[in-house]
This record gives sequence, structure tokens and C-alpha cells, in this order.
Amino acid sequence: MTMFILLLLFGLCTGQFNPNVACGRTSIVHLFEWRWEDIAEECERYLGPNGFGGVQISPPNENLIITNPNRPWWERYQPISYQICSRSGDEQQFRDMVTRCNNVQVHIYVDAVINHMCGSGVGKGNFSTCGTYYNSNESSFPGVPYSHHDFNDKKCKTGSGDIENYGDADQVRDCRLVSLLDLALEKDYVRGKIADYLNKLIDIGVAGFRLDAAKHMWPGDIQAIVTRLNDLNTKWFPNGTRPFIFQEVIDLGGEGISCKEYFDIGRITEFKYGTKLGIVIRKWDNEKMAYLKNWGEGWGFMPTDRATVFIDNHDNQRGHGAGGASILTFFDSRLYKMAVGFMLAHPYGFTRIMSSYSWPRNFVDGKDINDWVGPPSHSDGSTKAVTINEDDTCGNDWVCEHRWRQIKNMVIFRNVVSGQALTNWWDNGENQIAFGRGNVGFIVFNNDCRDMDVTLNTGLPAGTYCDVISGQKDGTGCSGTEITVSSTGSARFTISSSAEDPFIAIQVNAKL
Ligand code: 5J7
Ligand code: CA
Repeated sequence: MTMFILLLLFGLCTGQFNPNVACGRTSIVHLFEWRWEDIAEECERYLGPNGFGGVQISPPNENLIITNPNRPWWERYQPISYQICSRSGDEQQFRDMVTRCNNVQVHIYVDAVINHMCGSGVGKGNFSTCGTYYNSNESSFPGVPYSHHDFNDKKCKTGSGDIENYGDADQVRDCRLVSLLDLALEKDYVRGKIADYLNKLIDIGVAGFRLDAAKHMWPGDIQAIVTRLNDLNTKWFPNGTRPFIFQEVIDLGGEGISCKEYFDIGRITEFKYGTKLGIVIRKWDNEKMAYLKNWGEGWGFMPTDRATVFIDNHDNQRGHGAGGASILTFFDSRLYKMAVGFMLAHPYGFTRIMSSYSWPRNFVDGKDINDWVGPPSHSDGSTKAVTINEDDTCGNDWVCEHRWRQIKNMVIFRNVVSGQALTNWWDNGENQIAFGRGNVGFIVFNNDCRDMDVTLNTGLPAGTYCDVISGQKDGTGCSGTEITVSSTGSARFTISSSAEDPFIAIQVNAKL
């Protein structure tokens, strides 16, 4: 029997589905466009001490420099070589970051752009982040090296050579995504070059990969590459640990490709999650928070052990890509905090927090004409440092949502309630809801236009708790609202509909 349980636990904790976060940690944060030096500092001074499990980083490999528009964020999705050399830093800085973050139990997840190289129409030259030569006219990338043999041009059947119809799975995989030169991933040589790149990162100490544009790669090709990957570096990970894989497959339904095709390889980004939760919290389409009672698979999402979930990502936070207008971001901070709070309290999926930089959003005819704007940068194009203000917020236009008290405390809440079932669900049939996680944590939301005053069964041990949304436990005191749980486990919650944060969260580690 003991053996069986051990095997079961072992089974649950191995393989490319396991996020490889350190024990007791449950979420990662995407530090979009941050420099490696800044991430190393953030691991030591903030992420480690506050229970974050890891960081998704921007693509570390060499990319095309684009000047029209001026250094957009998406230039990093146009690879030139697999040298570690980008606006975030060089290989030495990368190694230093991985080492320092791993040493404080914060693991690094690399955004791997392996479907394509740069655009077909960018000409030739060495205008790349490390000065490596490329010739897009000849599909030549001597820095890898790749030549025209290594691209899909002959396989693609569309007139333009680009993807024209997302209903046709063949062209989605074999044609160019918005003109990006599409790699022939069935070739042993190409698989080998990609595996060498990823294995170099694994040996440096990274814990896994986000596979960019996975929908545009055949599942069999991805599987063949993943099979070639090394186990993680045993300096920080147990013997035989496989890299965590999560695949960017944007599947909102209605296309020729389903995320199901990727279930055997690793986890998948569940884009329905943020799209739907945005609609519910904005109260569009007559949606109500009460309907969240069966949130998760009950809403048609993929199985929880396959899902990576998030409220917004670097793409859809700027109105690009999946989800459209319903996506909540730091621009809608009041609703955003509620959405992130709900996500972190709810057991479904593996959670990723977005951490952004601000940009001068400017809607013209419903489209943000500044959706391309890159990270805060100096006039020479170098990325600005993340500075930290007296009050722990960030400077230089770095938003640092992960440092918002409400979000940081809910990252800790999720760690504390990890493994506990959803219990004691309550709702008023509208937008006031509450639920617990075993006898360890409890959360209450009021997204109605009327005040809330309810006494609910929390399932928590009797005592006085510090609400971790309005404040937090500081030593023996509480800077927020105090909530008293009676000997029967019930507690009274009052939440004004006009509160900046109309939700309350309590958990046993913040008991006074
Ligand atoms: C792919 C999808 O399957 C999808 O469903 C989606 O919503 C977006 C994409 C998509 O992925 C990319 C991955 C990359 O590594 C590099 C890329 O350039 C893209 C990409 O461009 C892309 O699609 C863009 O956004 C969609 C909403 C539009 O429908 C596409 O046409 C495309 O828009 C193009 O954006 C413009 O047509 C083109 O003129 C412009 O130069 C280009 C700028 O690049 C981007 O916006 C990059 C987006 C990006 C999206 C990602 O999800 C991602 O992981 C990385 C980059
Ligand atoms: Ca492809």
C-alpha cells in the first residue's frame, strides 16, 4: 500500500506536465522584457521571500533588430541565431540569473521560439542583437547554421506562402505565420539544432519552456524534440527530472486545430480562462460570478492537469490575439485584482501572473495604435533598469503587478491552500460569491452594485484572521480588516460595493 502511494505521488510529480516549482510554491510570474540582471535581483529580494515558484522570461536568443516601428516588443519573436544575446542581456548575465534565482528556489522558464526564424522580407545584413549575419531572401542563417533546405517552403500549398486559412491544419503548420520563415521541424538536422539550444539552457539550469506558436508546429515534431531534451541540472533538481513544457496553443474553438492534439506532450495555455473570466467580471453577456460555481472543466476548459492559466498575457493584454476586448489588464486595475484573486484562490490549473511595462495606449477606431511599443528604453535602444521605489512599487514605467499587495498575498494564499479541495461554496445568485479551500483558506467577493453583509461558514478554525487583501499580517498586528471566525467556523463579512478591492481573503498563516 505504501509502495502504491509512493508510486502514485511519484507519478504525479514527474514528467513534462509537472511545473518543477520548488516544494510549497505554486505560481510563476512572466517578467516580460526584463533584463537578466534585474530578474536576478528580483529573485533574491522579492520572488524568493514571497513564495513565487518561477519566472517566465522573454526569448533569450539573438533576434532581428526592427527600427520601423522602433524596437517593438515582437522583434524578440524573430530569431536570428540561438546565441544567448538579446536586449535582456548576454550569456554571462543569463547564467548569473539562472544560478541566483535557482539558489533562492525561484526557477526559470524560457520562452522558446522554435517554429520560425525572422520574416521573409527583412533582407540581409547583420542588424541583429549580436551582429550575426542573416539573409532572409535565401533563408540563410549562418549563425545556427540553417540554409533554405531547413525551411518549409516546398510543403506549403498556399499562393502567398503564408497561412491564409486557420481552418486548414496543414497550412497552419507548414506555411509562414505572418511571413516568418517556417522551419522544417520534421528534419533530423533542424530538430538537432533546436534540441542543442534547449539542452544548453537546461544544462545552465532552466526548469522548462514555454513553446511559442505551438499551434503552428506538428505535435509529432514537438514530441520528437522534447524526447531529445536532457534531464534537468542535478545541481538544483532531483535526478531524472524532465523539463516542464507548456505550449502556446490558442484554441478558443472554431479552428482546424484543437489543443487536445498536444495533451500528450505537456501542458497548454488555456486561453479560454482569461477570456471568459474577463466577461464574467465585467458582467458582459449577462454573466454572473455565481455561475463560477463549476469553473474549470465545467466551463469546457481542458483538464486541470494540462492547463496553464493566466488572466492576460503579453500579447492579448494589448488587444492582440486571443480574447479581444474582454481581457482584463493592469489598465483595469480594480477588476484585474479581483480576477487574479479569483484565479489564485481557485484550484483549477497551473497559474501564471503577468508583470508588464506600461505604454501610451491609444485607441483609434477600436485598435491601439501603440500595441507594438517595446519596453522602457534609453535612446540607444537599451532596456531601462527596473528601479524599486520606497513603497516597494517599481519605477521607469515597469508596472510590476506581481508586487501589488493584493496579488502578492494571493500568490502566498495559493501556496498555503495547495492540495486542498474547494469547499463551502456560497453565492447570492448574482455577483457575490465565497468559497473555501479545505480548512485552510476562505475568500469572499462582492462584484454586485449593492453592499454585502453576510455570515458564512468558512470551515476555518476559530480565531481572528487578517484579511490579506486590505492589508496583511505584520508581526503580531494586522494592517487590514480583521475577521473573526467563531467556534462553529462561521464569520461575518461586510464588503461595500464601492470598495477599491471588493473582496476579502483569509488563510491560516495570517491568523493573529
Ligand atoms: C498566432 C496564432 O496562432 C494566434 O491565434 C494569434 O492570436 C497570434 C499568433 C501570432 O504568433 C506569433 C508568434 C511569434 O513568435 C511571432 C509572431 O510575429 C506572431 C504573430 O505575429 C502572431 O499573430 C499576430 O497577431 C494576430 C492577432 C494577428 O491575427 C496576426 O495577423 C498577427 O498580426 C501581425 O502582427 C500583423 O499582421 C503584422 O503586420 C505585424 O507585423 C505582426 C507583429 O507581431 C506580433 O504582433 C506578434 C505577436 C505574437 C503573438 C504571440 O502569441 C506570441 O507568442 C508572440 C508574438
Ligand atoms: Ca510551422
